Amino acid sequence: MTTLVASRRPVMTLYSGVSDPWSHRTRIVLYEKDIECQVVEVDPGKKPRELADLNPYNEMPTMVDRDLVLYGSNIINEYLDERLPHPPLMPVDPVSRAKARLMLMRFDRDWYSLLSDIESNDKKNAPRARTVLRDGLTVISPVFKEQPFVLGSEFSLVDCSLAPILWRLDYYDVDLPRQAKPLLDYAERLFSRKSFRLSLTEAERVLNAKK
Ligand SMILES: N[C@@H](CCC(=O)N[C@@H](CS)C(=O)NCC(=O)O)C(=O)O
Repeated sequence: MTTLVASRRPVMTLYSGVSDPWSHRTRIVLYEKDIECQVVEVDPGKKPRELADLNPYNEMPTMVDRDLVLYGSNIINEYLDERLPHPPLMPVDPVSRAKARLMLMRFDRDWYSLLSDIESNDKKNAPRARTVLRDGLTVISPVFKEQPFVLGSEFSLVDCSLAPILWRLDYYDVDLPRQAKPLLDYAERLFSRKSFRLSLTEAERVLNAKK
């Protein structure tokens, strides 16, 4: 399925998985910035043949902007933030930018890396991965008593990166303890953004049983 973000003629194309959290990150960025983009919704079981020519990893998300082909959701998202600077989704000063990139890397290495084990439902690895994710999210929860978003008062690419996991907690069967309430309040702040609601595909809408 192909959908258009914004009504003007698109110059960019995003190959986006129907429900994977990496593609979801990039869709949130598209809608935050109201970017003209043709979104090609890809079922991972039926990938278009051109995807393998565009991306040696044959993965979603993959973005084409004229002659430029990008893959890796964080790389795509930073490119979009620089190409269409409003609203800015990264801090301005080098130290804060470096810290934001470090967080993006840590979310990938510490949490996104657990998702294949969780989805495998493997008897030993899935419960262990769920516990690591639950404990990690619980540890960062107190941050959201002090500030509305991960980096402080401003919504950023770091929030775009975390939101898809938070949306899928029911689907991943990860139960957060009571002390993670500030994190759950933060998740609600993210889910109520217009960009987040627009970013959801039909397949993703049903992944959060509470909504
Ligand atoms: N590190 C990549 C990960 C992307 C990724 O794992 N995408 C999955 C989504 S399902 C994919 O396309 N896997 C290949 C496949 O399903 O065949 C990113 O941040 O974009």
